[in-house]
Amino acid sequence: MLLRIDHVGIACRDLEEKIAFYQATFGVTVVSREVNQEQGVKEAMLHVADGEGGGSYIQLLEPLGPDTPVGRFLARRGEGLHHVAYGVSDIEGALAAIGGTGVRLLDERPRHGAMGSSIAFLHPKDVGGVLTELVEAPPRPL
Ligand code: MC0
Repeated sequence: MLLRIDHVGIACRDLEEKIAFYQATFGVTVVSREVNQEQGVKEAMLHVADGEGGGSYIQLLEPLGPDTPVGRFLARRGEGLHHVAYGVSDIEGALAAIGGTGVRLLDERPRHGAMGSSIAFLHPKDVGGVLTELVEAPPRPL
């Protein structure tokens, strides 16, 4: 069901500062920047590698305000790893299968994610304390 690790989401207070750190330390480059109002974040994707199922990335997340998922996370835990995202080829099928095991779905239906992807989150309390995201990349152009 899982194709790859699509990205790791890292919560930070200052997006530009963290982008500069990752570029200087790991030599990765920013391939996308977006504001996602629905998710309450300003985010950047930094490319790590390409695979058959799609790319893998570091996603840096700055909250748009304190009353957002990442804003609450920063207040409680400080900066650090916020979620792990796995690539899938059929997100609706994956949600149905995973939901059938009893894991709570935070999103019953896919939402809009970075770079045109479809995303859905699973409850961290049902995944060993790890906020887990499924990602279906957009179809590649022919
Ligand atoms: C909260 N908890 C976490 C957690 N956030 N555990 C692991 N990892 C996290 N990131 C734990 C808390 O410690 C708490 O445990 C329990 O979950 C309930 O937390 P809460 O205080 O109720 O906090 P809420 O209200 O923020 O809800 C947490 C929840 C929420 C995960 C349900 O943040 C959510 O729906 N997240 C999914 C959407 C999201 O995160 N969007 C931002 C990234 P205790 O033991 O203290 O009860 S958007 C994104 O990444 C997009 C743009 C993309 O990838 O393309």
